[in-house]
Amino acid sequence: MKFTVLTIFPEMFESFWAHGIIRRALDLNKISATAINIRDYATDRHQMTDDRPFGGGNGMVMKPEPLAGAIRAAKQRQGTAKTVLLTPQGATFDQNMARDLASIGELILVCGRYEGVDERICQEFIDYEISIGDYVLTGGELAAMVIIEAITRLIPGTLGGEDSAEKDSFSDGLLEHAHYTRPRNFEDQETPAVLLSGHHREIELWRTESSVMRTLLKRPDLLRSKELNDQEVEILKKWYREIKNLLNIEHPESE
Ligand code: 4FV
Repeated sequence: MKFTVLTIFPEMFESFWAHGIIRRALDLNKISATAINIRDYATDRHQMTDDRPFGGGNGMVMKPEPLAGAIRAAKQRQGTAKTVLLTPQGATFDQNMARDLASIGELILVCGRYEGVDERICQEFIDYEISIGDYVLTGGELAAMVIIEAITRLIPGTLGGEDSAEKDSFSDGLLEHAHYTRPRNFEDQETPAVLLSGHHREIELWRTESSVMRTLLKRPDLLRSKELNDQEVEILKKWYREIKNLLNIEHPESE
């Protein structure tokens, strides 16, 4: 996977490239990543990358010429790359989109600043507008990092040891099950005995039930948009019976 980031603050990525899974993926040549300074493509002697908005109003707008120059240069290096503008106007990023983008192979991520970029760049040079959420950042850099990290985790071999993206939240449309580690008893809170039992089938069942119920309680919207398998249906039916019994006991009139 090749990532080229266009930004007026390339130094923001130095630490990002140098740590964790991104560092590991770079060392394993699973990804390549460069941050290009848009200012290097400014055409005026003051290397301006922003200017006042036509029609007045506060804030500044990113000038089209430096962005066009930087995108063209990046496309020269990565002919088949798709360009992505990070903007609140974009489609909301999620795990499905991460999987789709991972299959593209080469991405040029354009990080806006100020009020945004000149609309003619959006019209002529941008393939995808992506938002990481309905809030306003001062720049697209953090959003670019989020997307690069989420995609890189999906590349086989980037996650260490037995860790695999397949077990991630959202990988099967459910939230992940609860996790426990030593000590068994932490401040009088025990670890569920089944996790210490060594019965892998029991443990898998417990984890599936934990995922289904956490998703029901925290993100019921995910359950509604998911094709439930027989095991998941059985788990929900069991809890439904449990609650019905409880209600019958407590409120027999509620029948
Ligand atoms: C953003 C988001 C975001 C808006 C103006 C950069 C800023 C400035 N990007 N998801 N939310 N971008 O707020 O991706 O240009």
